[in-house]
Amino acid sequence: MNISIATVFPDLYRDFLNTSLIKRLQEKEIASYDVVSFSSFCNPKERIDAPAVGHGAGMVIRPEVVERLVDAQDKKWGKSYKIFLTPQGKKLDQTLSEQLAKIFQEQKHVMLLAGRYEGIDQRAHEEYADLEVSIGDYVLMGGDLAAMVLLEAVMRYVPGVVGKDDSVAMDSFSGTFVDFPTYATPAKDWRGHSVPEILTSGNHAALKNHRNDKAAQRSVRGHFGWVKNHCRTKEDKSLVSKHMPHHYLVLMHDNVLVQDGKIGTSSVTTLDIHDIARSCCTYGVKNYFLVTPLVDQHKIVETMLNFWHGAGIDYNRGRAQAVDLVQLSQSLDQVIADIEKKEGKKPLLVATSAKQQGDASQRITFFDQDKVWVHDRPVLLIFGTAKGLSDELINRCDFLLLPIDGFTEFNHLSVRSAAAIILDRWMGINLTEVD
Ligand code: 6GU
Repeated sequence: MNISIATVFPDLYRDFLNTSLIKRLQEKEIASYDVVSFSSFCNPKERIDAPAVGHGAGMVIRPEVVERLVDAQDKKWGKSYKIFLTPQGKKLDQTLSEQLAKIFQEQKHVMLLAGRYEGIDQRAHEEYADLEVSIGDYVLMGGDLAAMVLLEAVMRYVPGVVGKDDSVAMDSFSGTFVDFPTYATPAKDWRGHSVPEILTSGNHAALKNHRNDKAAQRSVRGHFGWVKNHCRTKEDKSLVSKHMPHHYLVLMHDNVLVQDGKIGTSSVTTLDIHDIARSCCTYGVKNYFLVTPLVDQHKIVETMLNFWHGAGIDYNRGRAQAVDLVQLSQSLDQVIADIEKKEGKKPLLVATSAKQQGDASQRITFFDQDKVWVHDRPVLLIFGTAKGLSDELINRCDFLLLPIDGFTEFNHLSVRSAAAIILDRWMGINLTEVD
């Protein structure tokens, strides 16, 4: 395959293309590189770039220059598949890298166009781009490093480039989990850091298990966003749940805001009990606590739970299993004490609120599992009823999840809907690709 690289700074590529595995591709005659400068396609006294149309936006690479470069390269190597490097492009990830490797191998000629200044003229993008690629959500001063990153990511997939095909197939971001930790021989202690004994035991099955387990652990704790997006098998699901801290949920019918900003109690509802129990069961929440100090409310809930512990089991087993998670409690402190007794550690308190409450230092997003899970403690998700949790209760919490919000001004989700959404965002699977 021939790879043309169109750039303002050809010098940037010299060492890169003459080093390591990228160089090996040329030696093996799998690929050849042709780095061309936009300036070579400018007539004397003509500029590569021109001021952007409209106010303010700086200099843009002119479409006529791109046209001459593209025509010349396509004439030399055959019609190319053209990739424009731009922050507005499709984000490069492992899946796209693998797809591009196929395209690279099918095409005789691939052209990478790296812009500088404010980029390449939009009309040239529209005319020539088969694909626009970005390497992440940040802006570089030009597309050249992005072009090199793309080559590093894509060329590993070309057979014969990386030593063992295994090491490509088993990599981070090709399955549910990132790579397992590796150690250089010999397996001795170094600066107090040891190598796990199992790696030198010679027991291959145990070694494989250990590596898988370690990979799952670091993925869940450090790359949960990836795991949520890619976990498909039963085995992987159970490994993930093994490494996720235990979660509990409490629905507060006490210490909530009632009329006129007063703090008071609210009534239990069967819908909230059933539906939140079913959500808890789905997402692996260990217990669903209902907090109310009112004796009559306890009686109502107990009657209902007794049904599901008795005749209800045969009526609907799934529902009985879900309702089994429900535990009645007098107070939040009682709930915390129960969890501590069971887990040996106090839970972290994570509140959820439909309003902007608490202070900025408490606030976390639905992508911040790592901030909570790093503490290695059980997690208690706290939901309010009536008009929401009291400020006093919110201030007690370690973390406060951002409100659930749509693109409207309406802000009246039921607590059972909010609980379902929050559980799904926080600990649900959300694949980014079909099988
Ligand atoms: Cl492809 N180009 C530039 N200039 N900045 C970027 C990028 C590309 N990808 C991420 N940031």
